[in-house]
Amino acid sequence: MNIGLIEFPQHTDEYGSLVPIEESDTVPFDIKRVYYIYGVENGMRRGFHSHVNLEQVLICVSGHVKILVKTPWEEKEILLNHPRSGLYIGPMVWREMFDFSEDAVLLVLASDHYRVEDYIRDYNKYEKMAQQYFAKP
Ligand code: T46
Repeated sequence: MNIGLIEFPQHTDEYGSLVPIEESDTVPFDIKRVYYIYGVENGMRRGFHSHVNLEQVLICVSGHVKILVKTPWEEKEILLNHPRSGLYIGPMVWREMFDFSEDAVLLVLASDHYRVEDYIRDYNKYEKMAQQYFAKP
């Protein structure tokens, strides 16, 4: 389905915890961009798109959030509720983010710069493109 869960290493001592993230080690692509989403009001749902080429890892560094990942054949809801847990989302996967807790901060590592042309926001168009993409040998 082009998704995967990553558990980052964590260093905990009496001073607290530290989670290091390094490309090629735990993140399977070169990180070109980082952004974060926070202050999402209760009941708000974001996303509603797929990417053609972009790969990303989503990490909820504070609070919790649910991610719906979907292809034409299957869908899953994943709860991100720990700063050690990352959700890898590869190309051609529809995503929606919802049930943000008030304190949620969703950090995203991305494999490329922001490119509007990489977004597919029409679900019918996405379905057709995904059928071709996943059918390729
Ligand atoms: C994704 C999910 C998980 C920028 O100017 N630069 C950026 O790097 C990004 C990501 C967004 N923007 C602008 C474009 C919009 O005017 O920020 C505004 C909100 O973006 P968008 O509506 O695409 O946000 P989400 O939460 O629907 O989706 C975002 C990412 O765009 C997307 O790649 O996979 O988070």
